[in-house]
Amino acid sequence: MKTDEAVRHLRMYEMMALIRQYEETIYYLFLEGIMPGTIHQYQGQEACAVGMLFDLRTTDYMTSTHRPAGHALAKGVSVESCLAEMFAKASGCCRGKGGSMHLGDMAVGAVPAIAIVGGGLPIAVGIGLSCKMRRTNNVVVCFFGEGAANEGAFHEALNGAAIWDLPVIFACENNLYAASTPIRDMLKVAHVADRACAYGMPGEVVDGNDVLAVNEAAQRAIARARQGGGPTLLELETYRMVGHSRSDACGYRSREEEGYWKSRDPIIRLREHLLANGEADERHLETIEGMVIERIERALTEARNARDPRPEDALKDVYFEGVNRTWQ
Ligand SMILES: Cc1ncc(C[n+]2csc(CCOP(=O)(O)OP(=O)(O)O)c2C)c(N)n1
Repeated sequence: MKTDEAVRHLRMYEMMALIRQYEETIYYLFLEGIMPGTIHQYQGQEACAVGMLFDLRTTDYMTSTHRPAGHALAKGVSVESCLAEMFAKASGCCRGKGGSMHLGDMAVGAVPAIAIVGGGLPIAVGIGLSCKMRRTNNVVVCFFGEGAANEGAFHEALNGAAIWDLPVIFACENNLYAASTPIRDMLKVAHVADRACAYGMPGEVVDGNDVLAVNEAAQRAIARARQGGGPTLLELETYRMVGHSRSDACGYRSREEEGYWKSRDPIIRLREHLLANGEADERHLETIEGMVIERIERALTEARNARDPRPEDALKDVYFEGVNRTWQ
């Protein structure tokens, strides 16, 4: 019989495998010219989304970025509705109106992603203020990149959350590059997390490719936020295995650097942990991987065959309608 901890780790493994498989599928659809638009992919950063969101409740919130697929899936947006959204179908999580950079579903607390760099930060603070004023005991996880940490919105958001002791966890995914700009050209201090003390909140640097380390740090920050202790800044050190967007050939970084980070692949690291600790054997993990592939294939067929949105629905769900609608 598996311990509770082993069951948790296996669920984390399944979610990370699902995110990776989803992104790989999108990648091939894009190469085949089937997927329209551009895409900002998440391969390599899966431990950040899964570790941060694993212990959130459906009633808690998350804000995301232009690289939202991993965040959305880990917060509970269905893979079916994400894939349908990529095909601009009516069954998409934004009814086909959002596309790759706006995945989300308010029904599970995933605020549809915002592609403006730093755009999610003040929104997370607003939601955190609402949670506090309504005494809901809910928390908000706010994802952003290290590039966004140089936007004015970052500084306003951290200050606002700190002075009002808001239940917001700022999760900076430091993948070393803002598009092609390396972090060493953008930051005078050693770490983004060093900035936390300027706003009077704890700051911590975490191995963002170790899902268990991310999850431990997230649990501490979530507990602090729920108890009214206020915000935390976590800097998750990670790496995107792919280009910034699909037109990026990564000329600004070395193959050696890419190889180093490939050897720190977060999925392989959790796999090794599970095997080394007797929490799973090869066959069990292969079964999980097979189920994930099947699920994505089914969702893909469903998405391709789904109906297109109706022209007469173009303005539906775009504007707020009526004061009786309940905001969760
Ligand atoms: C305000 C704003 N400026 C520029 C852009 C174009 N842009 C999109 S993503 C990106 C880089 C963001 O880097 P980072 O915040 O580190 O996130 P990452 O891409 O590494 O996940 C830029 C410059 C934008 N979307 N919004």
